[in-house]
Amino acid sequence: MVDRIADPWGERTPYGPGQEWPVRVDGYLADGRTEADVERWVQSASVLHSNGDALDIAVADGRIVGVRGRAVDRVNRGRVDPKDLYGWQANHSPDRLTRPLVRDGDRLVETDWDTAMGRVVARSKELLDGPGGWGHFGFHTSGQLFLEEYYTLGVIGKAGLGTPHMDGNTRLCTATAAAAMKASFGTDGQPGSYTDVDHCDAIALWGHNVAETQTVLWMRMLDRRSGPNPPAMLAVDPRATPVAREADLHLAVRNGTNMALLNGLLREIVQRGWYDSDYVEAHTVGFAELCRIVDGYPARRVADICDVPAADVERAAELLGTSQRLLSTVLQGFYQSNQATAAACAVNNLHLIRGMIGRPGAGIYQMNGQPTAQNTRETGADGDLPGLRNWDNTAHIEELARLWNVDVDTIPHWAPPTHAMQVFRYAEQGSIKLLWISATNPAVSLPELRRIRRILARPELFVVVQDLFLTETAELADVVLPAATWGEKTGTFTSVDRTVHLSDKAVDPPGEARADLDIFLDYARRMDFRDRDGQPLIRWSRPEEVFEAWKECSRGRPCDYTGITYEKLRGDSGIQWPCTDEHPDGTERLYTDGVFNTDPDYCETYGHDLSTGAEFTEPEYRAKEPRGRAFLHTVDYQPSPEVPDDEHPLLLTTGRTVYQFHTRTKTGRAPQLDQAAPDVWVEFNPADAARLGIAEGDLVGVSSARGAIQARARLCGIRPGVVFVPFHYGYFDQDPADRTPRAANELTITGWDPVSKQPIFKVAAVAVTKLADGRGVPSPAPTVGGSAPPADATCRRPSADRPPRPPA
Ligand SMILES: Nc1nc2c(c(=O)[nH]1)N[C@H]1C(S)=C(S)[C@@H](COP(=O)(O)OP(=O)(O)OC[C@H]3O[C@@H](n4cnc5c(=O)[nH]c(N)nc54)[C@H](O)[C@@H]3O)O[C@H]1N2
Ligand SMILES: Nc1nc2c(c(=O)[nH]1)N[C@H]1C(S)=C(S)[C@@H](COP(=O)(O)OP(=O)(O)OC[C@H]3O[C@@H](n4cnc5c(=O)[nH]c(N)nc54)[C@H](O)[C@@H]3O)O[C@H]1N2
Ligand SMILES: [Mo]
Repeated sequence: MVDRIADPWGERTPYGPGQEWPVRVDGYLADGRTEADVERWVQSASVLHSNGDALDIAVADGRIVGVRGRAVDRVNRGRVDPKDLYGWQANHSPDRLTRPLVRDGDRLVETDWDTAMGRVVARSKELLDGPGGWGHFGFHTSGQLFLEEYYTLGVIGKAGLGTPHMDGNTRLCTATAAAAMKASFGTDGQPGSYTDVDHCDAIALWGHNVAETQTVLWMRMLDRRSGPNPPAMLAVDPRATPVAREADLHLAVRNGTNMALLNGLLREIVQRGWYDSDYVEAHTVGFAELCRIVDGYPARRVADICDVPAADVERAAELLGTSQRLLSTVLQGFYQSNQATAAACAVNNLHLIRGMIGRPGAGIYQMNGQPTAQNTRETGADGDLPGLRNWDNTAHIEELARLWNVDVDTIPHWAPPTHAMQVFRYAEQGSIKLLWISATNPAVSLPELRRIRRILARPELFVVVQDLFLTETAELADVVLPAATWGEKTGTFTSVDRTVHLSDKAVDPPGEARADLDIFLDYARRMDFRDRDGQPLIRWSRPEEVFEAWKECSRGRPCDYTGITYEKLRGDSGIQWPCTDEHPDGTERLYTDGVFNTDPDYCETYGHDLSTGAEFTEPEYRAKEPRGRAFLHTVDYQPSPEVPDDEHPLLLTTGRTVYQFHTRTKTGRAPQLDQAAPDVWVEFNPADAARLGIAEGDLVGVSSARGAIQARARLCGIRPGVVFVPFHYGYFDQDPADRTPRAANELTITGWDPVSKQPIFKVAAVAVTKLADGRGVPSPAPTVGGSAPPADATCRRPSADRPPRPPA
C-alpha cells in the first residue's frame, strides 16, 4: 500500500504520445477492511476539486467505509486524489448538524423543520409583499451542490422571486474562466479534453499548482513526462511548487504581473513568425490591435515588470512558439490575480494565433476549481442565465419565459446579474435584507473578513445558512438548515473537460439532515410559486425529474445535455457535453472546425472593454461582424490596485496545500489529512527571512491595512519579496477561548477584476514582525508541495501514520 500522504501522486505508469493512459486503480478502506467486507459499491465522482475523478463509494453496515477509483472512466482511469481517499470520513463526523437551528437572542437553538422553514418563509413573504419586493433577496450559493439543485435554485430565484441578486463562491473561483471563454469564444465551455495530455508536446501551466490541486491530472502529466517523447513544460508561478520544480522552465513572476508577461510572450511569438497567419485570417478578429499593443513589451521591459530574466522570457516564447501541440491550463494565479480576465484571454490569444485549438493535444483548460462550479454557471444559479444564455438578448429571455411559463418581465434581465461582491455590498448597505447562503463559508473565504463578519452580524439582515456543520458563517445565521451531502443524495455534475458524472446516494444522511434539493423544493412549495396559468412553478420532485427538465432548458445551447440520461451515466464512463441525438456519445473537443460561438444571436455576452469592464451594447457587438470568428482581446499591463510601500513592504499571495480543501470543513475532519497540515503557516524566501531575523518555526505577525494574523514561518522556495499564506484555516478547530486570527482573508483586499468581478486574493501588501522564537521546532507546513523546505532542512516528512507534530 502506497502511503498517499507521504506521496500524494503514487507510482508512475509511463506512456507515450497518442497512447492510452494506463489504468491504475487507487482505493482506501478504513479500519483495516478488505473488499470482501464491502456490501455495496455505489457509483460517484470526486467532490473535493474540479477534476471529476470517477470513484465508487464502499458501503458496509449502512455507512461509508471507503472509496475506489473507477478504471472505466475517461477522466481518471482509476486514480483517486488523496483528499478523496480520506475526506469522506467527515460525512460521519459526530459534529454534523442533525437538526435545524434558529436564533434566540445571541444563541442558536435546535428546532424542527416546520419552525425553521416557517421563519424563512414568513420573512420572505413579508419582504416580497412589501415595498422593494424581490430587491431584498440575495443568494450566495456554491460550486459544490449538484446540477439538479442549482437548476431548481435558479428557477426559484429567477422565475419565482425574480431577483437578479444570485451568485456564489463560484465568483471567487471560476468567474474568470467563464468571462474569458465568453470574451474569446462567445460562450462558456472548455474547448479541450483531458486526452489532450496524451497528445501534446508542450504543457504550459499559468498560475496553476495542478500537482496539489488536481493531483490526478498531474499524475497524467507526470506519466507523459516519464514516458517516451515527453512534453516540454513551462510553469508560471511565484512559488517553487511541485509544478515549478518539474518544469523545464519556471518563470517565478512577481505576483500581479501576468498581463505584462503574456504581452511580452505574444510579442516574441509574433516577431519570430511563430504564428499561423492562415488561422488568424480565417478564424479571428483583432490581430492588428493585438500586434500594436504587444509591441510595447520587449523582453527587457517584461523582465523589469515581472522580475524574471529577459532570457527566460525569450526561452519561454520559444518553447510555446515552436511546439506543435500546445496544452495550456489556467487557474487561480491568473483568475485571482491582477487583470484576471485580460490575462486569461491572453492565453486564449496565444492559442488562437498559433491555431492551437480544436485538435488533439492543442487544448486550453480555463480550469474550474470546485467540483460542480461548471453547473452553477450552466444552470444560472450564479445569476447567469441558464443554458449559457445572454441576459441582454431578449430572444433568450423569451425562450426561458416559454419554458417556465412565466411573464418575460418576471425574469430579471434589465441589468447584468448582481455579482457576489455586490450582493454583500447591498447587504452591507441594507437593501438586501434576506441572504441565503448554501454550501459555502464566506466568513472564511471572502476577502477582508472583519468586514464580512460585520455584514453577516447586522441585526437587520436575515441570514439563512444551509450546511453540514456549524461553520464560522453558520454561527452568525438567523436560521441554520442541516444539509445532506455527497454520498447521501443523488445528482449529476460536470468536470473541467465537460464530462458529466452521476453521483448516487449511498447512505442516509444523519438525523433530520435533508438533501439541498429537498430544502429548495420545500421552500418553493411553502412560498407557493405559480406559473402564468396558476399551476405550480416547479413540477418536479426527484433528482432525475429535474435532470430531464434541465435537458429541455439546455436544448440547442452549447451545453446540450439532451442525449444524456441517468441510465447512460450508470456503469460506464462519464460523458462529455454537448451530447445529442446526433452525437450520442458526447463531444470530445469544441471548435474543431474553427467556428466559434460568437454569432450575435447565439453568444452569451455582447462583451466588455477588458481594461475598464464597460459593457458593450448589441449594436456595438454586431458592428464587429464576428461571423463565427474568435476575438483576440488585448490590453496593456496596469499595476495591481495594491502594491508594497514603506509601511507594508512585502507582497502577500494566498492559496492551497494538497492536503486541505478550502475552509477544511471536510478535510479538517479526516484525521490523515488534518494531521498532514494541521495549522496555518507563512512562507518566506530564506533571504527575506534572514534580513528580517526570522527562522523556520518562528511565530510571526502578518498585517495589512485591513487586519492581522499570526502564523509559524516556513522557509522555502518562494520568490524574494513575497510571502504566502494558505487560506484554509478559520477557527472551527481552535479553542473558543483563544481565537487568535489565522485566516489569510483577514489580510486580503476588497477589490475585483473589472470584467469577471472575481476578487483579487493573490495580491496584497503586508508587513511582518517576529513575535516569538520557534526554538527549533519546524512550522506545521507540509514538507510536500509548494511549502517544501530546501533539501538540507531537517523538517520531518508527513505520512499517513506519522504526521508532523504541530509546534507546542
Ligand atoms: N488540495 C486542494 N485542491 C483543490 C482545492 C483545495 O482547496 N485544496 N480547491 C479546488 C478549487 S475550488 C480551486 S479554485 C483550485 C485552485 O487551484 P490552483 O489555482 O492551482 O491553487 P492556488 O493555490 O489557489 O493557486 C495556484 C498558484 O498561483 C500562484 N500565484 C499566486 N499569485 C500569482 C500571480 O500573480 N501570478 C501567477 N502566475 N501565479 C500566482 C500561487 O503561488 C499558487 O501556487 O483547486 C481545487 N483543488
Ligand atoms: N485568500 C483566499 N481566499 C480564497 C481563495 C484563495 O485562493 N485565497 N480561493 C477562493 C476559492 S477558489 C473558493 S472555491 C472559495 C471556497 O470557499 P468556501 O466555499 O467558503 O469553502 P468551503 O470550505 O468549500 O465551503 C463549503 C461549505 O459547504 C458545506 N458543504 C459541503 N457539501 C455540502 C452540501 O452538499 N450541501 C450543503 N448545504 N453544504 C455543503 C461545507 O461544510 C462548507 O461549509 O474560497 C475562495 N477564497
Ligand atoms: Mo475555487
